[in-house]
Amino acid sequence: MTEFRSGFACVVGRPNAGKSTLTNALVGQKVAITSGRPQTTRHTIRGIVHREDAQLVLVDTPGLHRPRTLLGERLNDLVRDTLSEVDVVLFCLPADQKVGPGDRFIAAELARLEVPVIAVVTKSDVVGRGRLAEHLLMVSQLGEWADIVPVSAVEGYQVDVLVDVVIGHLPPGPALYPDGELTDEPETVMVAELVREAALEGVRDELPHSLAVVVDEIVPREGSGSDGRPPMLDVRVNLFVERDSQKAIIIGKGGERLRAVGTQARQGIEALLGTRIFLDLHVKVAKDWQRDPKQLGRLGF
Ligand SMILES: Nc1nc2c(ncn2[C@@H]2O[C@H](COP(=O)(O)OP(=O)(O)OP(=O)(O)O)[C@@H](O)[C@H]2O)c(=O)[nH]1
Ligand SMILES: [Mg+2]
Repeated sequence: MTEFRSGFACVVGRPNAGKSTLTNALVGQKVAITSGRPQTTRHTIRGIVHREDAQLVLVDTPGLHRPRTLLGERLNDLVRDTLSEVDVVLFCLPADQKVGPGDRFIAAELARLEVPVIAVVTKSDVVGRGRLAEHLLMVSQLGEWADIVPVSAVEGYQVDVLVDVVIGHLPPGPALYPDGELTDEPETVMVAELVREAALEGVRDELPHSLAVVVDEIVPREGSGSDGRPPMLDVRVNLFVERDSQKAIIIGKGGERLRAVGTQARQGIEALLGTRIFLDLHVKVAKDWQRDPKQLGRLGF
């Protein structure tokens, strides 16, 4: 029998590289929200992959980038701290974008690490064979990689192959999480993230960066549950933006946008909590919170 292996793999790459989508595909369930806007992920998220002979803990991280705000700096620091604590690193490089300064910036950071780094070429479904081959060559010239694996998280291409490769780099050790546990994200965080994901859809420019979501409370609705069904929950959530003009955009004409956000988020939250909910969304202005240490602290950064 082969020896059981376990350990941590950190998923890094520039914003929008497909890190969270890959993490979800590897875990086999959504543990991290995703969007077409850069800087979607704002904290580290653990996703757990269970295998007969191994347990792999993936740590999805915010995109590494040249920071322009205090929030950006905090996110970069978070990634650096995480990198120092893992057994192997997955460096995501999207196939549909040329290897650029953003990738070199990260490659230079990774070159200082002692642990193996696997270059993962993400989104390989969106380019043809020729472009993919060119990209793989560019990636191979960018640094010293333990392996280079092209994948498509959307089509499931080579996702299992990647798991095998990563597990090959893990040390022998016991399982770190109970069987079947897919993430250690607290429920309130998952709820806030599902609301943020729904709210990110269709907004442009700087608004995605200006949005922060915090769950105020989750409480059983009075009198519900007496019919033998699980109690209905009141879920109260605050959406913070940086300016009045952004508040108007999020709410939309006659509250139309906010209602659509609520409808979409509610489905995911009900699936997560396994019960019916009443979702109460409030939009508030926290002026320039991305640059304000005090407000950042209050919003959990
Ligand atoms: N076609 C295709 N699109 C993908 C794939 N993986 C991710 N995407 C898309 O790329 C965009 C960014 O994906 P995310 O997973 O949110 O990227 P990320 O690296 O986590 O982004 P940040 O958290 O902002 O750093 C989303 O619109 C995804 O749907 C893939 O394998 N194929
Ligand atoms: Mg992400």
